[in-house]
Amino acid sequence: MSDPFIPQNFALSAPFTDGDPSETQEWRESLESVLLASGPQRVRELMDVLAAIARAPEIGWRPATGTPYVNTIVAAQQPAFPGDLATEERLASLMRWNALAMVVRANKAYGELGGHIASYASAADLFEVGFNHFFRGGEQGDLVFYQPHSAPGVYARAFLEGRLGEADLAHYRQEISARKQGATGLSSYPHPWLMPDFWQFPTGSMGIGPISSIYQARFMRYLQHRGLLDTSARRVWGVFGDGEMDEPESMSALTLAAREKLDNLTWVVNCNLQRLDGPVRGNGRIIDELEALFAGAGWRVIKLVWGSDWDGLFARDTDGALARVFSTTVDGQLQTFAAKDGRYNREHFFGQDPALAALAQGLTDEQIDRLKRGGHDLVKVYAAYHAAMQTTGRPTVVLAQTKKGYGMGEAGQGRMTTHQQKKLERDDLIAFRDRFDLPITDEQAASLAFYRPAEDSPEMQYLHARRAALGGYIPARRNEAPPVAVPPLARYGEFALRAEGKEMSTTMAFVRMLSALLKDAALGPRVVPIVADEARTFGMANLFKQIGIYSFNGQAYEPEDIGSVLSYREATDGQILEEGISEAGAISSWTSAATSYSVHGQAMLPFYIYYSMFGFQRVGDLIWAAADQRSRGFLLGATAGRTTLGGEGLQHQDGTSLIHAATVPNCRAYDPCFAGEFAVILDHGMRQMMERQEDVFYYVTLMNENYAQPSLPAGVEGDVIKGLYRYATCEPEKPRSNSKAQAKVRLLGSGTILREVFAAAELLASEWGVASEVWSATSFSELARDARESERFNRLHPSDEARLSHVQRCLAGNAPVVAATDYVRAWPQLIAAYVDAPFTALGTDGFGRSDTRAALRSFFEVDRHHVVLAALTALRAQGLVDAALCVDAIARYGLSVDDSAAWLV
Ligand SMILES: Cc1ncc(C[n+]2csc(CCOP(=O)(O)OP(=O)(O)O)c2C)c(N)n1
Repeated sequence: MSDPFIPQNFALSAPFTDGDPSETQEWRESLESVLLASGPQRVRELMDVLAAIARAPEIGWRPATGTPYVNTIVAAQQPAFPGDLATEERLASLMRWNALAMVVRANKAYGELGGHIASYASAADLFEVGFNHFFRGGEQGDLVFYQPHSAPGVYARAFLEGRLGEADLAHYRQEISARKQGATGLSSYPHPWLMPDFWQFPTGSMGIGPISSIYQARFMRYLQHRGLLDTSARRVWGVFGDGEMDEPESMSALTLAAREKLDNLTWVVNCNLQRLDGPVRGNGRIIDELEALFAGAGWRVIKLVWGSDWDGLFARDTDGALARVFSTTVDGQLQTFAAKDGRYNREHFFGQDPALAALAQGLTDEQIDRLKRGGHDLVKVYAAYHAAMQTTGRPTVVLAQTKKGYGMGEAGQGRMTTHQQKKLERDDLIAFRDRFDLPITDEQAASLAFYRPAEDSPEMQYLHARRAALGGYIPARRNEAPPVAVPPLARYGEFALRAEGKEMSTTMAFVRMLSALLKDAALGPRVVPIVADEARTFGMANLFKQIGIYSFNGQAYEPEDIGSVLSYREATDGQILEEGISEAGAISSWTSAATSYSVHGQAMLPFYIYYSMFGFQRVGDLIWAAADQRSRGFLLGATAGRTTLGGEGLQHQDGTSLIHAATVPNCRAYDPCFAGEFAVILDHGMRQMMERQEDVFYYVTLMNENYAQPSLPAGVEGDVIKGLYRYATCEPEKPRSNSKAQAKVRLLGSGTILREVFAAAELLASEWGVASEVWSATSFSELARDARESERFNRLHPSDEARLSHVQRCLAGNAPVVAATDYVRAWPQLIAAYVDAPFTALGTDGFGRSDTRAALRSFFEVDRHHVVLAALTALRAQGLVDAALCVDAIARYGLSVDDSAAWLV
């Protein structure tokens, strides 16, 4: 077995019955001789032929999904390590120390701050090889997704690089107090919102990093194929946890990455076999499971299981004992081996098989203790990443086995509780110092002193030189891109501003504006329309032919509807991102485009249009992450509201997205009723994001209901953006005899329900002798934002002249306010506290139903009749109308007085 190409005598891991061992041996020997004589390629060819025969249905053979529990890159195929190993090991130890010191210090001072040591302890070498040899910096550098709770290690490196100071490290997780001390303060996890020059991608919520990384890699191809930017030299790297792979988002786009041949993407899964509470797969093996999953999805899988010390053991293991034992050792047991010392491992691991015991004979307990898993061996990690870089035509995953809490000794390595370990005692700190041979005294260790070698030390020179060779320090985030001119509104939105009663839905108006914007020479190419299999629903099928659907390999078929003007056209330079039925994928694409200004220095303008119910409710956390990374673009919640989507019922009718949107600090949310209002919001948003480069994004509702669209009243544009303008006033021709003087109300409506409100105003005038003002409330959340700011200013500046908010200016006085929308009452109630007059909110709380729009509006009590009743009731409370009028209204409109209102059930 001296020839390096002969695989070791691996035991078969699957249950295996051998009907004729001598025949098996003959086959085996002949394959080995082919391997010796002609090499691995020839073996693969022969196996392809045999497999084709064996997979015939009559035989029904299926390949096992896994390979033995060994490294994919065998020692003989390892490239020479190009770095200075000793220096890199010293640097890695320093990163480990400073990261640990940062977390322990913070928690000694304030036990409530939290933080993690064990995760980075397991991932340090995986990161360091990346930083020293692979992760490219600079404006066209790589996109790196960092495992969030390994952030202390990334800070520790930036400290050595001189990009963060001691004061910053000393304020880990103390962002607010840090500012008072003139330090930056370090955010708990990667948060571009909090550290906009540093972090690029928020990964703190498990699963978001993985899916985002795939769509970022895919978006780079999109930019490339559309001829907008050469991204061919950039790669995406993601370092994730093995526990994190359980998140549905982590797994959901694996096949897309393979299908689109994203060989610009490498994932490193840190398989320390543990998550927070315990083992990831105590009774199984996560590496085997992930290997099968990724390989099945079409990825290249590189297993990085054992360190170099094991090479000798495998070479001497002619009996295949190691493979045999590994094939039956589950992760829970491997974790126990990680937690125990050399002596225990000699007895319990090597001791389980005489052949293994013999292998361990030449090793001291100390040496057994130090046998490294693959992810802790810089040379092996380098070999794995190098192989990933050479891979073409598919993405790569490196499954790196590590120990959680590596080097934390008794205090944490492999311990069940290690994830939460934030405090170490003096002895543990000194043991850590010794374990990693750190150049600090006992006292420095015990006092958790940060350590940075002198600038002219070989380590520091090496560190800087490596980063210089790789294009600069990372992580680093760019905040700006050249602005993109937005065409004048009249050029694409005139039809909506001067609609003059033409019938259309706001969705139709949007699609028409989008089509026009796509033709604009400057902005058009930057527009990225995104759908999740609903383009036809929203009347966008004409865009298929006009701008094409992006497909990395064009269109290899003749579409059934080839002659039609709406033909389904896929093209390499297609502009639409048609994500199929994956809202998580579509929003990830949107975020990639919405952050392109920062990631690529090339501003793009994404419009993701979707069934509004499947937005914030379905992928709200991905939207939150998009907000964190300062996305700029439009989210369009179509078929919005609980009553515009008649037949679709409970799961589809959305009454809450606007409330979700209102809670996202940089989201500007609008619910326009009219196409003209939408046009003004679109124009304002585009200028704010594309020209003034403000870090906001827009959530705007669109409706599928056709109705007459009025021209936008003159001069209301500013108020449309502020969220409220007076749309109409309705005076009764003559006040009714039983209506008292000054009976006047203010009726507010948004979205389609504004039309009910207007109809109610007419009824109030014509049937009840009540005057009203009708206000279009395009955004209750913008009104509330402005009102909160005024309120705060007034509280903190008691001697200044009080500021009035827009809503206070508009709704001054005592005329009762009735606000009705197609959403839960909480949406208009956002402004209730800022209105002095009596305030009544009508809304669509509760579960949706299937029925006609009229039936639904009556059921939810947001139709014109309920608005009339609410107005009369408010006036009655003011003593301005008699109770009899309300009784009359209930009878006249046949309103249900059933106690169990829709919103209660
Ligand atoms: C969506 C989400 N759920 C839960 C958490 C809390 N959490 C943070 S780290 C962690 C365990 C991570 O385990 P793993 O991915 O295996 O990484 P390791 O720390 O072991 O390297 C959990 C549950 C989170 N950050 N995000």
